[in-house]
Amino acid sequence: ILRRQKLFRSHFRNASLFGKEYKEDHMTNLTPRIINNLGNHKHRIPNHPIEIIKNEIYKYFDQSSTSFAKFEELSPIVTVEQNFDSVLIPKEHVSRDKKDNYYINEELLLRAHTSAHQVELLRKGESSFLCCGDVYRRDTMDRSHYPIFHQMEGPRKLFIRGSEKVENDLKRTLEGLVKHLFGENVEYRWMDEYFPFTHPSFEIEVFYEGDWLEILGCGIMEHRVLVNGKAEDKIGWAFGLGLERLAMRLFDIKDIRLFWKSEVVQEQFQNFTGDFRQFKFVLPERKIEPAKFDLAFWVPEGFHEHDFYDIARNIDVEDAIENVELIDVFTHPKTGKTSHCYRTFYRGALKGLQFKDVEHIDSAIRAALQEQGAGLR
Ligand code: FA5
Ligand code: MG
Repeated sequence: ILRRQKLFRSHFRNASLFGKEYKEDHMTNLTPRIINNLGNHKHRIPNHPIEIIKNEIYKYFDQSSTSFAKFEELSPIVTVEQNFDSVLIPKEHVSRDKKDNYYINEELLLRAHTSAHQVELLRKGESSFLCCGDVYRRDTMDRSHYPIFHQMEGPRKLFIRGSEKVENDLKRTLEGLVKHLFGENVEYRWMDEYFPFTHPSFEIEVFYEGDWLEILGCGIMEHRVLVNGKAEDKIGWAFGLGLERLAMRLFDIKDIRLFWKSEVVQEQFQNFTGDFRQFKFVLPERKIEPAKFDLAFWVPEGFHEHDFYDIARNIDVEDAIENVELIDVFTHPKTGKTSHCYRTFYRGALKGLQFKDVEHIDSAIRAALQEQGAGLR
C-alpha cells in the first residue's frame, strides 16, 4: 500500500494548494496534474461555453419573481463533513471511497459536488440561491468524462413548512429551465432517483439527437439537511446539474477535452451571437483513426481501475488520450494474482499526434505502473 501511494505522495509533499500547506496521510491521493489545475475553472472565463451556459441559467432564474443570490467563488477545498456528512451521506457509503474522490487528507478533499455547500449557505441565512463551481471526481477516461467538471447547484427555495406546493414548484421551475435551454418542443422525462439528501428524488432526462441524456438530479430537501442548516422550520427543494453535459449537447461539442483547449474554444465562441440554439462548435475534420496501445499487468494489491486512469491522466498532460477501455480482467488459478489489460486510444481532440509522443506517454505509463508495484506482462 505504501508503494501504491508513492506516486501521489512524493509529489504532494512539496505542493501547496492556493499557497497553503496541508498535512498528508493515508488518504492523500491528489496527483500533480490535479494540483496544477486546481482553480483553473471555466465558469468565470468570458465567452467560454461553460460560462455561457451558466449565464443562460442565471437568466432563466432572474426572470422569476424570487431573487437568487449567486455564489461562484467558494473554494473547492471542502471538509469530509461538508461533502458527505452535512448532506447525510452515510459513513460507509460507497461515494466516499478513495477510488472515486481526490482526498487531500482524511479531513479534506476536493468537492465532488456543489451540494457540499448546501448547509454552509443555509446557515448564512440564504434561502434561494445558485452555487456554481468546479468539482473533482476520479472516474473513467473517455470523451464524456474528465476529472474536473462544473456543476450548478440551486436553488434552495424555502417555503413555510407544511406547504404542499413544493413538489409542484420544483417540477414547474425545472421544466421551465429545460424549455429555456432546449426550446419549447423539447422532449423530456422525469425519472425516480435516489439521493441521501432529498426525498423524493428525481432526475430529468432530455431526448436530444437520438439519446436520452440525464442532465440534472433534484428533489425535496430532507428535513435533517434543513436542521443542519438551521432552517428546520422550512421546507424546500434543490437541484444539481452538470454544465459540460448541457454545453456538449447545446453546442454540439463532441469531446469533453475541448473545454480545456482554451484558445480554440475562445476563438470560436468569440463570434457567439447569444442565440445559443443556433450556434454550433466546429471541430476541424479529422480523418485519422485513434492509435491503439494495449497494456497488460498484474495489479498490485488494492489496485482499482480508476488508479490506472489517474496515472494515465497524470502523465498525459496534453490530453492525447481519447479514451481507455479495461478489456480484460483475469485471475490466475494457481497464484491468485489478478491481471488487467487496458486498451488506450490516442488521438488529439484537435490535431494529430506524433507517433514518438504517443510512445513516450505509453512508456511513461508503464514506468509509473512498475513504480507502484505492477508486474508488466
Ligand atoms: C449530484 O452530484 C447531486 N449532488 C445532485 C443533486 C443536487 C441532487 C441537489 C439533488 C439535490 P450526480 O452525481 O448525478 O448528482 O451529478 C449531477 C449532474 O452532474 C448529472 O446529472 C450530470 O449532469 C453531471 N455529471 C455527473 N457526473 C458527471 C461527469 N463525470 N462528467 C460530466 N458531468 C457529470
Ligand atoms: Mg446522477
